[in-house]
Amino acid sequence: MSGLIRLVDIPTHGDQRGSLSVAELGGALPFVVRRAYWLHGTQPGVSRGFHSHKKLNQLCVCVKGSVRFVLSDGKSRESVTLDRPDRGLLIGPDTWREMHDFSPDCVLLVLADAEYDEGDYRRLQ
Ligand code: T46
Repeated sequence: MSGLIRLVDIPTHGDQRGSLSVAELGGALPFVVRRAYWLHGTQPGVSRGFHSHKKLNQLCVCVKGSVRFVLSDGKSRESVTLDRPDRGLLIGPDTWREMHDFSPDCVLLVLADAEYDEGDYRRLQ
């Protein structure tokens, strides 16, 4: 795993009924969550992202299906596929992110440490 790719195992409780995964402060979550959003229904062949954030920290969990992230700090570029609900990807500031190869059933949950602010984005144009 590279320095760019910070994967966290999300504590999961399983029994005969199924599984329950928990992201809580001091556990899988290194920040207080101020916003949650999720990407779903992404059309075939569509890629998303293509930006970095100035201050935002996020934990991305693919709770259903799969998606491939490409991360870059301007020097190196790394790729990681998220395909399980008990694994999270932490993305901090100044990290370029692209999301590719969404499966048709992909639901990507993102927990963020700040409210939405377009001024925090660095985009190509
Ligand atoms: C990121 C990756 C993983 C809002 O109104 N509120 C929100 O909290 C967000 C995240 C988006 N929006 C609006 C802004 C756009 O009109 O939803 C629309 C789609 O957002 P965007 O094109 O930025 O989505 P993605 O998939 O390119 O990127 C998103 C997040 O924006 C971004 O922070 O890290 O997912």
